[in-house]
Amino acid sequence: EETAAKEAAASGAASKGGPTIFDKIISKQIPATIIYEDDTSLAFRDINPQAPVHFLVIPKHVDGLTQLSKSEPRHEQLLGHLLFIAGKVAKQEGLDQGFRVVINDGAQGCQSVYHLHLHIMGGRQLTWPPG
Ligand code: IU
Repeated sequence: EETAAKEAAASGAASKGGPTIFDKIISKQIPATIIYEDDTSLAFRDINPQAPVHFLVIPKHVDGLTQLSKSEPRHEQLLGHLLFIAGKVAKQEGLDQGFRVVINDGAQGCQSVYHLHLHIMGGRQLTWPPG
């Protein structure tokens, strides 16, 4: 399942910084269970959930770019918005006992889809540290 997702992600990613499968989720070309949407962000359920509740929060198009950099000053406000939406949707999902927010970044961070996304996981006791 995880391998299939990584392969699908690889085929959907023309290159790092290019379009990914998440662009097709944003444009509704491929289905996803969307649980929150506004002008700049989208939240949808992860297809390979690692916890009873596992959803992703992603930025939509930024000045025509889909790759939002965490080190670009002009993206500072949007980065804050994504975290704010993560908390808002976690509440909407009933995660009142706590939850985890994760960003896998780059190869060593185990990122498979190169479109920034926050993982929000909860609904069970999580453990630490991650692998
Ligand atoms: P990662 O942090 O880049 O490894 O996470 C990518 C996530 O995107 C991973 O949890 C996948 O299950 C998830 N995902 C998805 O929800 N829908 C898809 O169409 C694809 C991946 I491809």
